[in-house]
Amino acid sequence: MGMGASASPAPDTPRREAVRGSEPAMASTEERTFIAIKPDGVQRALVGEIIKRFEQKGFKLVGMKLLHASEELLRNHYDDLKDRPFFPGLVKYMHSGPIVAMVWEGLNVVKTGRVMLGETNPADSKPGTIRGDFCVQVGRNIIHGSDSVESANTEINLWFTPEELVSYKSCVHGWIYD
Ligand code: DAT
Ligand code: MG
Repeated sequence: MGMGASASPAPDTPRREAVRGSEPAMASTEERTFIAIKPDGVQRALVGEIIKRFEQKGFKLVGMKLLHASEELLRNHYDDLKDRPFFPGLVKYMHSGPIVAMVWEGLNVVKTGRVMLGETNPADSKPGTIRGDFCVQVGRNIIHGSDSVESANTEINLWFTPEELVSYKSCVHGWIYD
């Protein structure tokens, strides 16, 4: 066997997969994100519409529950915002009624999920996005989505037990991914 026969691919070969633990993270069809329909989204009967968009996109639902979240859970969830002036109002709003908590799975689901949500402020959200289509004000922006794979993992562990996440084979997988 000549020199270089077992060498790694040329450095300029584009590769989607990265070695686990290195950056950027490995692109995986099993990436997961935490999506929550906030109390205003539930009260305004937008649950079906929002689920429909994630389903039709091709993402896979692996966890879902309706719950009235405790203030403790909500303070934990928004811990990075605890020093912001709107924090008490944010926790009160999130505690004001039931939330639909979900975990969705798919290739780049964290980033694409954020694109589907739109901007934090609905006024900056384009038509066609969830916040662009269904809400007006930042304090009532109807939906949450994780902003990174790392925060998705933290949030999934905060809102769900491992038993609440369901592993199953999607019969359309081969029609969504090549
Ligand atoms: P996002 O929900 O887009 O990740 P974020 O994490 O910065 O945005 O903030 C969390 C939530 O806090 C956001 O969905 C709505 C609320 N919020 C953010 N900025 C706000 C502001 N300036 N006034 C009132 N609520 C705000
Ligand atoms: Mg956020």
